[in-house]
Amino acid sequence: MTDQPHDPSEESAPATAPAPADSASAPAPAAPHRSGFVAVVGRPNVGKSTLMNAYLGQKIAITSSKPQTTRHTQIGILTRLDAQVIFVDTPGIHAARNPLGAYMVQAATRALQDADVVLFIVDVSTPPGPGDEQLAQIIAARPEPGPVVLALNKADRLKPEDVIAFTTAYSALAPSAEWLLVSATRGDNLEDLLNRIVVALPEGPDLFPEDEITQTHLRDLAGEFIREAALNLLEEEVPHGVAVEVNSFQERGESNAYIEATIYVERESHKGIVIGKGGAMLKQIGIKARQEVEALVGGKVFLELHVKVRANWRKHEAEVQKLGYRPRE
Ligand SMILES: Nc1nc2c(ncn2[C@@H]2O[C@H](COP(=O)(O)OP(=O)(O)OP(=O)(O)O)[C@@H](O)[C@H]2O)c(=O)[nH]1
Ligand SMILES: [Mg+2]
Repeated sequence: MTDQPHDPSEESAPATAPAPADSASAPAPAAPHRSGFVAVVGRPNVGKSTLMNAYLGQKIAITSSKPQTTRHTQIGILTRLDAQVIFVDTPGIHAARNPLGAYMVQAATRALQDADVVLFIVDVSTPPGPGDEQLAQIIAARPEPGPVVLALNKADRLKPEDVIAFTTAYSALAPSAEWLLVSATRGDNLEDLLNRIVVALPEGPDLFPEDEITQTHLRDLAGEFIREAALNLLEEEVPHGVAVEVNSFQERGESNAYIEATIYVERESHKGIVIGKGGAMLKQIGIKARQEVEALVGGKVFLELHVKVRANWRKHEAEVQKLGYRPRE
């Protein structure tokens, strides 16, 4: 007899006895390797690009507090030992009012149709509106519906008194989806959300080299960082009418780059605002964009910016296409 507390684990079978196949002590079979495309979809400004960047640990998608920041779909590749998750960041789905908006919504809808898993993101700090319901219907009406994971983002801003009402309302939008409260900026529950995404992916090998993070060219990323700086520094309607064309991108030496780009605006008065008094605004845009591109290339970047007017370009299909917003074949 002993006065030690009883420990059932000490009563295990002798080491020589084979453990039964269904025993809890049997080694778990290795999880299969999984891979696939995860369409990150939601209304504008809910935090899709912020969330993708958080998973990649690197900023490849531009973000801002203004809606309709993302205009093109962009992939971000996360490679783990057990899975390769290919996020497809998409423009926010909204009621398009011009050919640019139509291009954006079409790009997002296409990514939705092609995805293995849909990561539906909402802003849980505000109640759902008709736009969320319409998007839920689009997701449900896919011809080949696959798994949907619902991320209730901006949980850091959710007031305690709204938790039950808002989470109930959002989870009802996608009744078959697993949902989770997360915060892309604070990092809350992101690991848990990622694990749910991974188990929803099909089994398969890596689809991209393990060190590849995106397929977007550095030149295009540079153009996006210039647009991001304009979005964050300019007010009201001016930044929404900004498009950026990189005219020249030359790598000089190991990690130096020379970039010449044009910022297009929709009106003569906007050109003055983008340039600012004595060129002060354009200088600020250049400094901010240069810092971002330097972080990406890990070297020194020389950036030369011009500003030109393309009158009301967002309203004209041909102009929208010329500025690079052309649907893929
Ligand atoms: N408080 C809080 N803010 C967040 C969170 N996630 C994103 N944001 C902010 O929300 C704003 C929009 O973020 P984006 O990542 O640009 O949103 P998006 O869904 O990609 O927007 P579009 O590209 O316009 O469709 C930014 O100001 C982010 O910093 C979050 O979890 N909490
Ligand atoms: Mg975005």
